[in-house]
Amino acid sequence: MLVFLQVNGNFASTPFSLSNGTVQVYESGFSVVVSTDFGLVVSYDTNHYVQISLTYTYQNTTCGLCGNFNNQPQDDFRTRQGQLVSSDVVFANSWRASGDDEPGCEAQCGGLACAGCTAQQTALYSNTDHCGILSSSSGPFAACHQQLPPQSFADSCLYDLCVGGGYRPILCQALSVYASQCQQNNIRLQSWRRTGFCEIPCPANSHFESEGTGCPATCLNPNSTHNCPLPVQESCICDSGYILSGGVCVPHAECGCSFEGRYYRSGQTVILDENCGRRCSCSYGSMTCHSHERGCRPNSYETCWIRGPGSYQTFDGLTYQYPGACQLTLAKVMGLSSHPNFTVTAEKVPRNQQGFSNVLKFEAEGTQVSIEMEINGKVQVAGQVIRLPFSAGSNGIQIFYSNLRSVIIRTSFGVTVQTVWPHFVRVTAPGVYSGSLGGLCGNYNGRPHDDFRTPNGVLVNSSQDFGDSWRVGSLAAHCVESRGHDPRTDFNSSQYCGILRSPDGPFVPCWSVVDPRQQVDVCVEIMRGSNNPASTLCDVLRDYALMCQQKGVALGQWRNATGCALTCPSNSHYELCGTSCPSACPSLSFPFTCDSVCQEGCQCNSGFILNGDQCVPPTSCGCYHQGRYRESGEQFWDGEQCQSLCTCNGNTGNVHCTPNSCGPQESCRVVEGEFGCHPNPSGTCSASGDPHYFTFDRKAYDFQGTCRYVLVTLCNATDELNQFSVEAKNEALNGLPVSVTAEVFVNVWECTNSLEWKSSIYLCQWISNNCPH
Ligand SMILES: [Ca+2]
Ligand SMILES: [Ca+2]
Repeated sequence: MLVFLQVNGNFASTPFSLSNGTVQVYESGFSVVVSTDFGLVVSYDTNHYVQISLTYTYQNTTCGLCGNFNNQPQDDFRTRQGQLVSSDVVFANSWRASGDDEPGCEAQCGGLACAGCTAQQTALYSNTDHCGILSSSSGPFAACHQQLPPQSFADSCLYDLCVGGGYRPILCQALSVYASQCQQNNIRLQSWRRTGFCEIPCPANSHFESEGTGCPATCLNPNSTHNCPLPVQESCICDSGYILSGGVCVPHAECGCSFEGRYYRSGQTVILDENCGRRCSCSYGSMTCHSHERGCRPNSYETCWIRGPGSYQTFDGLTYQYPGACQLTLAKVMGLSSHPNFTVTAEKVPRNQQGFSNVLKFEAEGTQVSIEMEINGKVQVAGQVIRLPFSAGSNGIQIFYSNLRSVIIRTSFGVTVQTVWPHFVRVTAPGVYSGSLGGLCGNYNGRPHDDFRTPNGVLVNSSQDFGDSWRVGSLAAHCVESRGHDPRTDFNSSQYCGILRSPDGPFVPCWSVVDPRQQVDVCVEIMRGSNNPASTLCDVLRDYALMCQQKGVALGQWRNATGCALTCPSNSHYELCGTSCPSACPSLSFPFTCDSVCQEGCQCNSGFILNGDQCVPPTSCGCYHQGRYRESGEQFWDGEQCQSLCTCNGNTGNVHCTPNSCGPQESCRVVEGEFGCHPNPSGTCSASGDPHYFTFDRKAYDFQGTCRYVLVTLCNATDELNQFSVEAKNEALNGLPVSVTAEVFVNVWECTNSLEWKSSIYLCQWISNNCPH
């Protein structure tokens, strides 16, 4: 099967997953299936039939041609304006998708009136050579009659044939709709297709099976047919010795490559990374990558520092104070940029009645990372708690502890964000972003004096106005840093900030690289605001040391010289210049290439390695599996259809998987952050050729329009339910007055706090005038 498939505007081939596995796209039978973790499954046969299955948690919340999902068929004709109507034409026309402006696509008639059958046609098309075969008690569909009365299907069939003038493919389509509904009810049918009657031509190296497996073997999952949880269905199945590779049957030996979360056919060559830095070729199962020279590489970097609380140094080197707010934009790409968009924000989130957590958020290319800047703080990617180190493979974002109190986010497009508890944030961006950034880190154009620009581009004078302009939401007093006042203390003295520029102090080697006079001023500002000068001074000096180390300067033992000796947690010790990529469970070698400069901080003792933010002996480790860390002994499901159940062996660091599958009443999806087999309560809605509609509440109706329509969406946005929509475009079939579902659009919104993004999956038949080529 060849299907045209776009994800967020980019071509894609099945199977693949989006947003950390919460959206799965794969092939089953003649259909492409989009399955989400929140209980939405959209299956499209890329010809005429789309079926939507939705979990019961969405009861009474849906709108569109699929009805309101409240178990009552009689109230399904509710228009977009909320009015209950009796006319299917009025109802369906109201659900034309917004933005669809094709002229002349509105339906002109409703129900059977559109068909205009003559008595002669009715007689002919009702015989057992035509639609009558559906209700014939001696015909191939008889086994299904008791479970699924054939009358409404036979009526639809008659209707289609009248409209289509007896065109044979329409008959075959009508019969196959009933057949597939029967198979979904686990009823085994006799073979109703025969030579010369509704035969299905299969592509090269495959053959037709009326009861083919719903989980065909693919190169990625050669054993997927075992314990297949899906009902059998009509399929073109690969001949013996062949296997599915990206929708085509190939000899087993010609399987392609699974690489960074995507599947590539053998012989395929792709350019990867945002800067086109890698050219990779798949050859017989193995992917080889070489650096690709045509892309532009950053040749300079600048760094913005946020030191706490409320002290900033922009990319262009301007320093200022801003006491803060609950949510602040530190850096983001402004306007249109040919380089990847990213946003760095800092938030204060209430943690308990007294305290707040500082949360650093990073968003790029549809991936959201949030890090609680505290001991045992959670790290989340796309709303799911993850363990470090983690790589969001296809989009090249790596997240790892650089020491016990610091996390680094590194991207393939050169942006690096580091946080050190509890306040410190470092944002480093390559020179390609010069002049195109905004936020509290400034506009990055090399000129410090014009950094106070608001989101509208207005230059303001005061740091307060500037900071407020990058504040999200209202100003809540509890998020503003409280300022202590001790005017009597001279923080310029070498007892305090003066140590930074003292010729006898430990920081002299850094002077030529980070101007100490400016930093003393910053330090004094911070100290004046502090309620705990001793500990704040150590943080300020630590920040200066980190700035120096970032620029490659080697410092002496400054902590001992300043009374700032660090107490490290158990099994760890202080290092002045430790690795930024410490060994972490489960492998003694770091999972990514390490090219970061050394850093001061707590590092694990010899014989111990990082497990999350604790130092443990290697035997207490978990496993690193497909970009994710698993605890020792943890059991988890694997495969886009939960084909395996896996266990992490902490002693070896290996994951052992055995074939498995979900039970008959379960489906493979993510529930409350957990991917696996979960109970499968759902309703189904479908639109099939002509098109005929069945709502979630099993109301059947026909509708002739050829516009783009909303099949299902949420009536009202809520916090509890994931938002999504499924739209379908109908198209006249081969110039006949019959229409089919020609294109399907699946939109999935994901929300994390106030941030929101959308994945659009677009499906249509490959060989079709509908598809953009
Ligand atoms: Ca209803
Ligand atoms: Ca500037």
